[in-house]
Amino acid sequence: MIRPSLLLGALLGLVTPALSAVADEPDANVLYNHHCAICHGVSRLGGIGPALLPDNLSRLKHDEAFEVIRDGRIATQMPAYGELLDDAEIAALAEWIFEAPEVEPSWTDDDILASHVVNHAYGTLPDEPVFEVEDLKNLFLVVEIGDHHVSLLDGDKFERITRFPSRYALHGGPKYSPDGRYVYFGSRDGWVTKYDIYNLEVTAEVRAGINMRNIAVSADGNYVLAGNYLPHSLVLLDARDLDLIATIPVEGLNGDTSRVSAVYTAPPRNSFVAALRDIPEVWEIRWPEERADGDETIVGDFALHRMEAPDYLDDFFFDMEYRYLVGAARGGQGGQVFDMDEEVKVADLPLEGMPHLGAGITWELDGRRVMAIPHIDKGLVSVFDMTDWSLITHIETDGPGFFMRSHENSPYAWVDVFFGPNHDRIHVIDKQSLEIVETLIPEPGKTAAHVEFDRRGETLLLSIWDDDGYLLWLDANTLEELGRMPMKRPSGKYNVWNKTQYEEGTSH
Ligand code: DHE
Repeated sequence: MIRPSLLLGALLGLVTPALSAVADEPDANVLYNHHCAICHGVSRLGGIGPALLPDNLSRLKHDEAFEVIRDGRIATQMPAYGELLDDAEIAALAEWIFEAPEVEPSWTDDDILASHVVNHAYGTLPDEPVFEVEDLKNLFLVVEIGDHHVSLLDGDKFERITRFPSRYALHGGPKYSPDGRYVYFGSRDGWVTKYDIYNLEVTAEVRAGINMRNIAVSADGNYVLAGNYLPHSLVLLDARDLDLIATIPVEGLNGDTSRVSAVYTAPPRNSFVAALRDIPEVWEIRWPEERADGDETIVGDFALHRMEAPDYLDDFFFDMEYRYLVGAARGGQGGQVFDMDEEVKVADLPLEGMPHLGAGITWELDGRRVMAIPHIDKGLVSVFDMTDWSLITHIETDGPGFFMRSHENSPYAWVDVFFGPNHDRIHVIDKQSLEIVETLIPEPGKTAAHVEFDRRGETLLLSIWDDDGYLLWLDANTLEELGRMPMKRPSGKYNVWNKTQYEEGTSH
């Protein structure tokens, strides 16, 4: 990994100086600007890394901050600075980030409105695609985080239709409109971008926050919801041109405000569900339903419903009907199943450490529905029976994984080994025997991660996650390699059909 400080030095044309020798007492401000600002923002407002402000760090202890700077943070882009900085410098930084900044950061409705750009107003571009493909529902988008671009691929011929620049550090899956024509991207530093796939044009953009987690698009295609770490808010946008509808401050029943860990769409409930990091509540926002009243169409109001959760729940997985929410606090003890209709906890799950619930998938096994969850801190995939939430098995893998994928038509579930010495491996699990039947090493030494299937489940795409990486596609049944395409650190891949149909083997 390139250290951000070296990168910043290179960008500024500097030879990295021995900063500790410049002054007797470590100057945290100088250290910050040199080592941290490129990821955490010049004013500590966040960027690829989170904002480093006291309000944002409410659940981080001071000694933990020291450890994170020294050792890095598992499962994030945060590198270890222990070899570059001495203990006094790390301590100075760890102390300083808890001090209030001289200027209070804020991102108001006026800031949101001022950032709003509409390049092509809704309805002004042609409705016919400017390119020809066999099947518009079998297109793929691939996010390339190496140089912040997105590729659009024909999912039948595996040819690139276009490649366009994205905002810095997209995070979370792009979300399609229900008809698959438009796609919405969210960046870590708060930008929401709407792209018209038929016309290959960015139509509108708006900055919803300083440090954003992800976005969700309502199943009716009318609304976009952005969840922020900073400020502590949800931002509701009109999906047509990303006009601001409302900013919803996230304040709990106990008066504390909270970061939003993620927002999700729950189609059968006509609602968005928000995972909150700092308050033990789950929020549901029902979007207005249209109803005919004579010649008029009445659109109701948005309704915010707060559910008191048994614990902090900031990483979610839902059952197919979106009644049950499986939640866990990151780093907390165990997962919990929360019934959103009855608003009660119905089960505890033995998910210790860091399960990655957001990457879970589900399938039918012996007439019952199961869910499988990888873990970020250990080489395990946990498989649960969703009829009674009992543990079926833990499948041991060659290291902690990040993403899981399958498809209704595929006998296999795929899990990567994202962390540790075996990060170039990817496992193929038989969905019926629950055993690893194949372990591929497509490129020794390079991370192989994140699988996505084509709409029929016949071909799958896999990322070689490297700046000089590539996309690999394989026959989903024989596992034979069919082709590759060079890409700059390809991360997530998203098939229009699988996403718009809420296919069971993919993330939603
Ligand atoms: Fe992600 C999705 C949270 C770090 C790449 N990640 C998500 C989602 C959540 C989440 C809640 C689901 C939202 C969605 O898709 O709309 N991610 C987190 C974290 O809390 C964590 C561990 C720490 C953080 O700093 O945010 C984290 N994530 C990372 C990375 O370091 C990854 C590997 C590289 C990157 O780009 O930052 C990364 N996350 C992704 C990707 C998805 C994602 C590619 C979408 C997966 C999908 O298939 O839908």
